[in-house]
Amino acid sequence: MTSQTKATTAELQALDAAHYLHPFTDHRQLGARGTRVIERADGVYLWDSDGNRILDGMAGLWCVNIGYGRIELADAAYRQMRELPYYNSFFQCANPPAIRLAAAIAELAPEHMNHVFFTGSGSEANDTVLRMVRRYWDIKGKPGKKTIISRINGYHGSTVAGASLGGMAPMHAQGDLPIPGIVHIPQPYWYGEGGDMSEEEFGLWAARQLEAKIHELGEDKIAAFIAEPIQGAGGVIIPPASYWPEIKRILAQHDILLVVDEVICGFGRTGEWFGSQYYDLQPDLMPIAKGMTSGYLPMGGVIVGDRVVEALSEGGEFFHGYTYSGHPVAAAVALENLRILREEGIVDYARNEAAPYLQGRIAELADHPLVGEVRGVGMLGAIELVKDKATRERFGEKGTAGGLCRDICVANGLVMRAVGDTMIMSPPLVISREQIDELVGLIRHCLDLTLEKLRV
Ligand code: PXG
Repeated sequence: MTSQTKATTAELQALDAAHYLHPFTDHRQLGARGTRVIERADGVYLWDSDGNRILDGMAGLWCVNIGYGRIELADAAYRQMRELPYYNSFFQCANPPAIRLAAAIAELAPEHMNHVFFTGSGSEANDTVLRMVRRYWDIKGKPGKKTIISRINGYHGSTVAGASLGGMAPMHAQGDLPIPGIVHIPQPYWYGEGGDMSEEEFGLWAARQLEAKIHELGEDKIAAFIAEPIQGAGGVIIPPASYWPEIKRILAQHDILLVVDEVICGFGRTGEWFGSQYYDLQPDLMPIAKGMTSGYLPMGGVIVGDRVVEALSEGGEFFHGYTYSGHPVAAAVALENLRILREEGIVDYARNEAAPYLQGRIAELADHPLVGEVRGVGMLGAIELVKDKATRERFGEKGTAGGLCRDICVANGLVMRAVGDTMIMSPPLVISREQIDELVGLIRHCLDLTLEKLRV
């Protein structure tokens, strides 16, 4: 088969099974089913290699914020590749798009955050975070402050540092993680773990786990607290309203850096440019990726607050960086993505129109017999599938209803992810009202089909 001839789905699946190791995949299971080959996309729709149209309720993997098919980004990449396809940012060098991108991001970021360190992904961004916070305290003359407090069921990437900072037990189990110096506190997942507490009480309880951990380990040992504003991969876990204010109160009493992982929430997902603005947080570091280029090219970074930059500047050379830090083509694409987000008012559209409409429409699904809770913020949503609404009892083993519902969704032309029995969505920010209607119609139809199957 040459690259010119169009392969059939079966041929591609055979090659895939023979040679391609996928991320987060059970390959025996995949081999039996055959991989789904996505061939093209436009707006909010994907087409697979059999010509099926699928509404992408996940914006790829939480990243295609401006939607698919924006030719301007392809043109930006083409122009930049002809002009300067690559040069490094080491050895006192930089390139124009990376310089302009750093300035553009600094302008969007909270007031006290004016610098950007570029990486190739969100995981690399969090590896950078780990090294940067420890370097910060070394320079400050407090090398004992090494430990980072994170949260169970948080997600911060898949590299050794990323997976360690994350709180995913199955990831930890495969490879003796977390590495030393990273500890986890409970997550603010009220629906799943709130017990008899009210939402407000539980939010305070979860936040005070941070305080308890600081007291247990000693402030002089703690470098930073890291958290997503809203946990994405963990199941769109939206903290109770009492949570972030209480975290802020606790952090204000301690000399500990705050790292807000904006890899999903950044670039408009909550209806603000950053989740930190949605929750009025003052982070020292913000890892970013995904929506930064709308996923058109891989790129990430860390937005760094002034007090950390000042310390790093005092400390001489920081021995850290990547071949592709500030890649000119990725930076040119990110700049074009930001231009489109800004000039077309896409973040404003998300906040003022798409999000209220989406949230209103998905809230209607709460009347479905399978639905225990519907929650959402901005262009993020979650639907809890339960057997019994009153007791929150699930169907059988964890993930039974979720996995079934996800498969039914795809078979019916909709991508929605399942985290256990929580169905989650994160559509492109540009999704129209009509497309939201289509999305919600498909979800209800798929919930009906799921319920039918579960009752058999
Ligand atoms: N932080 C957060 C908050 C993320 O969501 C990363 C860091 C790591 O980014 P990279 O670019 O290294 O993947 C992420 C990534 C899922 C899923 O199943 C979520 C992510 C990645 C893969 C799968 O929801 N988020």
